Amino acid sequence: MTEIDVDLTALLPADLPDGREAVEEGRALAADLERGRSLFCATNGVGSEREWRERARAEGFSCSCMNIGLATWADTREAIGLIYEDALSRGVKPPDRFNLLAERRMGLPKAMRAEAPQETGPALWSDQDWFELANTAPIQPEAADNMIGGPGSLENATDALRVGITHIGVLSQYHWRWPYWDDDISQTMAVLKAAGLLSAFRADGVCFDSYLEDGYPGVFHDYANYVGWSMIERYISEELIGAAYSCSWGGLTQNPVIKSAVTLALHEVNPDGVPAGFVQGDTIGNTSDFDSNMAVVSSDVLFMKMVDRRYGLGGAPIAVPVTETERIPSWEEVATVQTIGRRLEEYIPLVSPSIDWSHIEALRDELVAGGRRFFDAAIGGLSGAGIDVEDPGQLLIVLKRLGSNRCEELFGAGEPDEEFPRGRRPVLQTDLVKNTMVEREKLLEELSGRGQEEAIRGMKVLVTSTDVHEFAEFLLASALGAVGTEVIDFGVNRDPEDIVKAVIETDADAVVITTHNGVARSFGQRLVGELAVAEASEVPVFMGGVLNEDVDGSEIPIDVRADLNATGIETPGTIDRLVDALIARRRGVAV
Ligand code: B12
Repeated sequence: MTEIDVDLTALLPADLPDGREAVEEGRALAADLERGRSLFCATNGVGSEREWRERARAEGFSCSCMNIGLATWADTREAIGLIYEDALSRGVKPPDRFNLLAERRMGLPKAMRAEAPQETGPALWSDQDWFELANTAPIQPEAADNMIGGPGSLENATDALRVGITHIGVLSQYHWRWPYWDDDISQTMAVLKAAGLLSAFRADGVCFDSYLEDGYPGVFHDYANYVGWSMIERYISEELIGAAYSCSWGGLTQNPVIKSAVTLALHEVNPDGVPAGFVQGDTIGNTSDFDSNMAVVSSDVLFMKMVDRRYGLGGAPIAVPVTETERIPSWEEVATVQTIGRRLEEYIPLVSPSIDWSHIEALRDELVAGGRRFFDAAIGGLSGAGIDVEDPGQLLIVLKRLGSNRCEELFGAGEPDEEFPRGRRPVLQTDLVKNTMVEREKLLEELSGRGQEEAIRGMKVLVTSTDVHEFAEFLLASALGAVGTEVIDFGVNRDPEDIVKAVIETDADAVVITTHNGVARSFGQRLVGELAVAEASEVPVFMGGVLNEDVDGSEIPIDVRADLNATGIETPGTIDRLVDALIARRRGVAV
């Protein structure tokens, strides 16, 4: 085991309240809460989504799930109805469940939402909106993104239970940061109260959902550590809080064989047998050629459905719309891949019997063994350092403050090996990290052949991300460092005001921002305004990533590059062009 070179107890805030008491406080609120019944549960004669999934498992039918989240709740509600009708009109089974990809503001306490920056995705503003969420069509909602995890967790959990939602998440999102919110102690307590409330309805089938890639596993290098992380989440949810833990995953993996093995490994470390809420479809194999992405969705969904049926998992694979790389999909794009997903169910009996599952099972066993090593190292390491690992509050906040990289370095399942970025040889390297490393090599090779080092050397460039997406930020920082700039890596999830403060403090020559959440225009405008207030308008700003936003009532976010350029922000598109643009700025010429 690697020596723990961090003072873990120093990460524990002295004024952290007892997490067990917060859980009890949440549980006590159940006495005054009247749980509703959704249209899906009423139509199918079940008390909860869990009951439905257990029926699917026992009777051998496939469930399907979709992600949905247009600009407003009204647009999203209409889309849900249209997708349902579309399935009926084509003669295919409608989806069993949808995950509401709510806007980030929903993670904040209600009183702060109206004033917070708007990103892409719907927000629910009234009791009527919540009611409609569970009653627009007989498709069971998950109260998903931004519901539990942030400081608004308890309010959202209460609203969701009232209307009959029985899968509420997302535990892994506890590791996110919400705009203008830095108080992680009250955030932790809000999450524990919400989870305590869910635990009171465990016997009714209510589950605490998680989607691994939204948290640390999304940037882990090793799939074995995904499995170990799921064990930690399960331990916190089931053992310490008493809430049924439902573990979903899948979006950042392209290889169907690996994906099958990880799905089975996660099932193996789930002794309570709670069916996974969903298996997200592959979101990284897609390219900007939408037609070619049909291959990605077909192979991915067929495999996930075969695994689900063969091993009786009761999960619900998601078919990802082919426009994934570019933007939030329209309802028609969701309906199209839902139809493909249902048709693929016909192929399960034709293909599955000919597959050599023993290879996949062997891989599963290796991942399970690695996952257990991660779990034991983490719980043993924290406990050995004096953290009370029976207090969910202590466990959550110390892991949050430790950060994903250190967590994987310290507790990872792989053997120590300095050749690898996290100091360990992965049991099985993750697809997204593998792809990003290949892209990084190509980029560095290309840039090193251009002989631009002299022109750019010593330029101080601040690199950051407006949100959780950190792979592009990593590539930008690597590439700019390799060509000779002095990189100030300002990390992810930053607000415009913080960036301006850092620019002044570090005397940066340029700011490079990657953004993905559909907030590019307002973020850029605010940043430029704040730079002007700080009398630093001469510092050039470059933005890239997904440069769109919901503007003027658009149902899905639209391209805002022209607006950004009008405020003086440059949008060079690719990293090699960014290097050219930085050099041009230094020379005082426009590109
Ligand atoms: C991985 C991923 C995630 C992971 C992130 C893990 C992590 N810690 O990084 C997770 C699952 C956590 C996630 C969460 C969310 N995601 Co996401 N995610 C993606 C995904 C699949 C890949 C992005 C990625 O990392 N690519 C690899 C990197 C290397 O490539 P890249 O980002 O494209 O960057 C390249 C270029 O764009 C360019 N570039 C990037 N930045 C810059 C900057 C400059 C200056 C320049 C010159 C170039 C440049 O260079 C890079 C190298 O070529 C995309 C879809 C897709 N397939 O692209 C969605 C996507 C970006 N996500 C999306 C959304 C909406 C979200 C959420 C808001 C969803 C939600 N409601 O909760 C949350 C974010 C919440 C938060 N708190 O911030 C949307 C954005 C939609 C839009 N704006 O229209 C996308 C497009 C998916 C979709 N179709 O809906 N996501």
